[in-house]
Amino acid sequence: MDKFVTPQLDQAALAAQNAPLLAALQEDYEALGRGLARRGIDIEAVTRAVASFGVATPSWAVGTGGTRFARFPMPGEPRNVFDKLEDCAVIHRLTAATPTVSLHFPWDEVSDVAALKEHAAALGLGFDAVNSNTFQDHPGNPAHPLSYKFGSLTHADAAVRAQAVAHNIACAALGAKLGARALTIWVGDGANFPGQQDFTAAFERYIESVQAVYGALPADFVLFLEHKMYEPAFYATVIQDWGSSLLAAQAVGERCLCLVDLGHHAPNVNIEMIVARLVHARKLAGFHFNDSKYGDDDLDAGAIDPYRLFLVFNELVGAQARQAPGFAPAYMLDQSHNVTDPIESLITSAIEVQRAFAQALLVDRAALAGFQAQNDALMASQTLKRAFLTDVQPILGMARARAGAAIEPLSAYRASGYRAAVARIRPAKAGGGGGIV
Ligand code: LRH
Ligand code: MN
Repeated sequence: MDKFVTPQLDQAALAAQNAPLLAALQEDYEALGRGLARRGIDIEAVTRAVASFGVATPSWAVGTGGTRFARFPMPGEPRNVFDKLEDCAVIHRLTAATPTVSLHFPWDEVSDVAALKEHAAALGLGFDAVNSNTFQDHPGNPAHPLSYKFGSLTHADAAVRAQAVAHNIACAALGAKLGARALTIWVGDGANFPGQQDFTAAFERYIESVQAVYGALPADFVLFLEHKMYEPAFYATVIQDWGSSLLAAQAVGERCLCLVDLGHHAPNVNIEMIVARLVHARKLAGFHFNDSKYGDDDLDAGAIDPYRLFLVFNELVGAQARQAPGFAPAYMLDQSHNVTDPIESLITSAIEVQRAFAQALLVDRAALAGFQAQNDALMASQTLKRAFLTDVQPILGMARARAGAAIEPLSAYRASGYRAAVARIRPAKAGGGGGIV
């Protein structure tokens, strides 16, 4: 007996489900291999790179998400971080692409850290960057007696800043105990009215607070600063854009980097160029992948604009190819699943991120550089499009099959009856008020 509530997710069951799909996969894989070989690309090299590519699952996204208006829970909502890890393990079992989980404190705080670490290890999971939370008050939590209504690390009141600094230091220490190597700091601090906040004073308070966190980090621990254009503040946000984040990271220290959440920019902002700038500055922390059409919609990665996701990976693969100094980004999803089964959305999103990576590996970089040097704009654009329009499905399927995961993860998940099985174990949650979790 494997480790899941339903035997249909066992290795043997998955192998049985894959068996009838293998011949067609092999045929498609060989055909793609021949086509890529004509382009001077070794399909096996791409498949190996895809197989070693991983994106972290956000613990807070395996439960149903919501908006400020409402949240509509589904059956089998995770009750605690232990349930969340089991759901994350299902995603990894079916995709072989999500070996780590990003936790959020205090939502995922536990008294027995060793038990949590053991539970994750038993499920074959590790931990990526952990996240602090000073964007909500935590009633009854002795570590947060003061309110964050008017900010946290930038609050005008030094006592609130000290509370927020202490929380971040505690999150880093807890993360280090779990084997994580980084802390992501996102604060919603800002203003709703012109005049409400002194932009410079608030920014300098932010830097001072982050420096205090930085000074107390476990050895080799890294800070990820996450910028966001707006929400919950609707006039000004202290770390509103990559420029503010970069200035702060440069002021704080070498192990302070800038994390890019795709949804934290105005529509049509050229995010792939922001990525190139942060790589240049040796300050790219990594990503919170998702998709959006208007604001921080936290939609499934690749669901709205897969070409933008590809263009981001084109910058990343380019940086890798030229061995850009200090280039070691962390890849994480950060989404809110309001109308789908979060496990299904995270399965497809992990695969969409993997797909963008695989397509970016197919870019003929020598040809691209040549067309750029000759100002042949059209052929340069066509060189990227050719990679993007290559159907890499056989590579993604083969990487999964070889890893003992599911060739067709969604149908394997639905066939597993996992959602119904956990719904029998986990009490139903009432719907109602808003909020992302
Ligand atoms: C802020 C954010 C941040 C998380 C939160 C759940 O919008 O992207 O990364 O802490 O979502
Ligand atoms: Mn985020």
